[in-house]
Amino acid sequence: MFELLSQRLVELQRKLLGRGRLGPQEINRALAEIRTILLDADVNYKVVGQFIRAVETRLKEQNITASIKPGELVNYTVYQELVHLLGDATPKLELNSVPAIISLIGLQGTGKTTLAGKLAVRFRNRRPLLVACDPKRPAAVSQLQAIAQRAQCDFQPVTGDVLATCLAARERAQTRNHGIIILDTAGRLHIDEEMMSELLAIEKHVHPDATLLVLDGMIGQDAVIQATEFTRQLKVTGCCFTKLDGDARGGAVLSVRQVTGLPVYFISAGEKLEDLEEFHPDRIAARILGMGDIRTLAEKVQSVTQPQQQQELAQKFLKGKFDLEDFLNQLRTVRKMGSLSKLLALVPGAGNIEVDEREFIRVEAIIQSMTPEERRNPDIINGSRRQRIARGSGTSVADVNNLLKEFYQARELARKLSSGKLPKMRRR
Ligand SMILES: Nc1nc2c(ncn2[C@@H]2O[C@H](COP(=O)(O)OP(=O)(O)OP(=O)(O)O)[C@@H](O)[C@H]2O)c(=O)[nH]1
Ligand SMILES: [Mg+2]
Repeated sequence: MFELLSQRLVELQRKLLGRGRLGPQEINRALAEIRTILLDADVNYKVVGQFIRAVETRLKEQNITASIKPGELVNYTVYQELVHLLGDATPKLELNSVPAIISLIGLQGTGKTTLAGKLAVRFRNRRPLLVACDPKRPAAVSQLQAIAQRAQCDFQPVTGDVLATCLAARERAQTRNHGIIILDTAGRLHIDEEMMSELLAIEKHVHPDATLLVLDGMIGQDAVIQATEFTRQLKVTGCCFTKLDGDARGGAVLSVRQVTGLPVYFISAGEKLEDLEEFHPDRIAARILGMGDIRTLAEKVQSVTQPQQQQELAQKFLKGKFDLEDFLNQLRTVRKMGSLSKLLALVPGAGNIEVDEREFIRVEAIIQSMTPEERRNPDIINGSRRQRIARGSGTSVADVNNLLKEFYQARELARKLSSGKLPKMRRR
């Protein structure tokens, strides 16, 4: 997500930090470079102009004191303005009604139905009800039903027209204690009258707590044009970007707030239901500028692990009792969070580490080919067992050896830590 943009901005920052002095000419050159980088990332050109002027003005207002390097000041100013561009504070969805209603709108294929599932997972503790609101396309209904199954939540098919369906859903939610209703409306190739009249009817008679416009992150500035059109005709609460994986340049995410006034609530970079992130302007800006994003990572980890389980694991590890069963569980927890490369992108300085996902699949296969006893007590894994495990997991004995070697090293380290015999750290 935002990789290309981020890479170039990080590089520029590094260059600036290397300079002892920055004269007006050098600052102008840096600003020109930022302009090019943003335009290349497909940020709206007017937004880019305003952004550069804002950075310039802020820099003029600030005095470079002895306590700060000129490069640091420029970088921090760019960060501040980027946070501002992205909307400053994290926007909060007001979902206080019971049931609260979220209506997802947007053109065809932008990712509404998938997002409905992602939101259902996110709001799982409020017992969401997913409602199909596309009377024309039976496949749309069965797609949402399948997604509801994956998200393990209730689903309601379309019955009659859209409005009747929404009203029936509200009644059902009241009798069956659903705290949130998510409406998956029908997409169209273009904004047409029929779609608008359906959406206006929902707005007028169903009063959603939030109407979220779903935008495809891969289509660049067209997404901003769509947002402008939708906001002209409807009361849109905010927007969500999907498909920010792959080659998406991300410029639309940086432009939409300034151009349309719409806050961004969620962003998503993948088809899995867990691939959803709340949009925090400060964290996104930090991530784009390569400052890492530990808090998001921490929240992600917490959302998939139980604190109790983590503590027990830490205790076991420190006592040197960490076995391959724990190792496998840990591995699965990490995989549940999505791809490792994506997670590493959130760690400061680790954004560029290449991760071979196949390696993790291999490790999982090897551990799965062991008997429970072998996992609990890896010391019994002798030569013939190694051969059997390698065969069972479709790997080689060398692969099994490697895994065991790494495991033993980690266990040894843990034992030393717990006995106070810390290995000497080399000072640099
Ligand atoms: N790579 C990627 N694909 C996504 C993402 N979100 C959705 N998709 C895919 O995009 C396609 C369209 O997604 P849908 O959720 O069906 O889109 P929709 O807006 O409901 O489409 P209509 O109901 O036809 O208007 C599907 O193949 C999804 O799997 C995402 O964040 N990343
Ligand atoms: Mg759909």
